[in-house]
Amino acid sequence: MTRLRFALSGILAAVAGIAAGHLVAGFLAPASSPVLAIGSTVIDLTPTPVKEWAIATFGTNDKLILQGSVLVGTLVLAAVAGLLARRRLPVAVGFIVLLTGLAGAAALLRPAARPLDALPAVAAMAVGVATLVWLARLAGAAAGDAPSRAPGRDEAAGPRGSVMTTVPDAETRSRAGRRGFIGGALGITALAVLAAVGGQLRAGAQSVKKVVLPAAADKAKALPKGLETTVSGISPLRTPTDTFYRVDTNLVVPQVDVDTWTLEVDGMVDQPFTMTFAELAAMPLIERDITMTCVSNEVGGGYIGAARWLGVRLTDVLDRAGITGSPDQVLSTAVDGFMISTPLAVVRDGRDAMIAIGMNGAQLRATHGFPARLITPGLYGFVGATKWLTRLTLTTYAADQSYWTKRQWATDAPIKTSARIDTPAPLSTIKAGTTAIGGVAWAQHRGVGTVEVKVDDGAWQRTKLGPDVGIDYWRQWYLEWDATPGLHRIAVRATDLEGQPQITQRATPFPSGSSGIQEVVVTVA
Ligand SMILES: Nc1nc2c(c(=O)[nH]1)N[C@H]1C(S)=C(S)[C@@H](COP(=O)(O)O)O[C@H]1N2
Ligand SMILES: [Mo]
Repeated sequence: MTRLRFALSGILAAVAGIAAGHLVAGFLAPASSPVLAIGSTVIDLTPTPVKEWAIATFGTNDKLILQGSVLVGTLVLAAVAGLLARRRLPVAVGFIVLLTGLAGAAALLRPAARPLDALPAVAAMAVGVATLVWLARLAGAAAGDAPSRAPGRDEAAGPRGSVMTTVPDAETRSRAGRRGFIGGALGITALAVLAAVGGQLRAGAQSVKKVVLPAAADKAKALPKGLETTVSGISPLRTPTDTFYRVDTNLVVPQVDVDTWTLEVDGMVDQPFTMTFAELAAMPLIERDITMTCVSNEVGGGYIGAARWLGVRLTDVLDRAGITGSPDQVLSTAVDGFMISTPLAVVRDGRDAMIAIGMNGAQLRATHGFPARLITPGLYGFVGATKWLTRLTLTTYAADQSYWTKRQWATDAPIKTSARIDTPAPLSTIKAGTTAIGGVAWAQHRGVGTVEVKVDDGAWQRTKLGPDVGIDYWRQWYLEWDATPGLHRIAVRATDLEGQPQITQRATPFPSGSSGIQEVVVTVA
């Protein structure tokens, strides 16, 4: 019991410290909350193969699992500190100082950190140490250790009740001590919960401001009716923003103040300049339907979405600065210091690379990069879709490397032609008779030519394609199938408009995107 009380003292000290830090961070900068700062640093330090494994294994839960692991790891170390506190309090205190010091260092070493970002860790340190010292003293009293107050002082303090006239014996003392510890532990827990919830509410209360988006000078055509209206189970032609995938390295979504936000254009340019959001939005706007894909999308995966984007042509902004020398990349920086490299030749080959400020008829959501992000049709997001954009630097790959380049991912990463079966669902059971096999196929900036389906060992059959929304957009497809009872294998493959079939050889997302044919197995009953 005694050891448990000391371990608990350490754990509660950590919980109280973390909660205090979270509360302070809620007011200053949510991302500098101790567990989040350490989590972000862990993300950046995780070797690429481990990151890939985590994304493949946990999907979009990877962030929760990471934060949970950091928290559990911290609590285990804190329990050790608690056990040490019985005999070596200074060592235990040193332990807490070290842990919170690491959190402070992690917060200060984030790419866009400000000195104030250390404050949550300082709060965590102060509250953690004070809680540990206090609870360890209560735990000591409960164990009947050398009492923190000499017995005589109990008397001197005066009787609490008129009957209490003698010095309490050891048993009475430790019973009171146990009660004292329980009270202290409950009190700390309650305060910690309040602080953590307060910090969370405060951080969540910050939201992005409403902005007015001017109409596009160059509008997209009305979106045709998609196959989803006739073939049930097929992905809608346009992905609703609510279900659009989200991929980034951020544990806390940056909430950018659009009134102070600026876009800086610098590097190998004649005229570096800075513009405000109003200035950016006042430039001629284009509206385009573009399908985005994440390089981490596995064959048959869901890290893909098709949306209508409103924005300024990237070349319009770059031309305003004027290129000088021979840069070969656009290095884009997000408000948190995260960087992406995009090949300049791709940006300038006539495609609709843009600085988007609108998505599906609304301003960007915070999760999708408010107030402005890059969209580069045909390239995976990690080389062309910088969210929370704040700086564009013309430079060379030799001089500067971005986040993923430093982690050995491909520098030029065109999206690979691919097809996905949406219906029937893998391993589902369907009724015998006429049914539809359907899904989406994509070959951004080349365009989908044909999609073919193969059932079991049959021949490849041409499917019917949905409406054509341009070469940067995905294409829905379906095939009527007379499903006979039994187990069946359905495979799909796409060929682009240039006649180039998708790569059938299986490849992992690292380093330049997955490839391979998707095959699903279904039971027909
Ligand atoms: N600032 C920032 N921008 C980013 C990323 C990031 O981690 N940080 N991830 C990129 C990746 S890998 C992809 S696939 C797209 C995803 O955009 P979405 O979340 O809007 O779908 O954003 C890109 N832009
Ligand atoms: Mo991505």
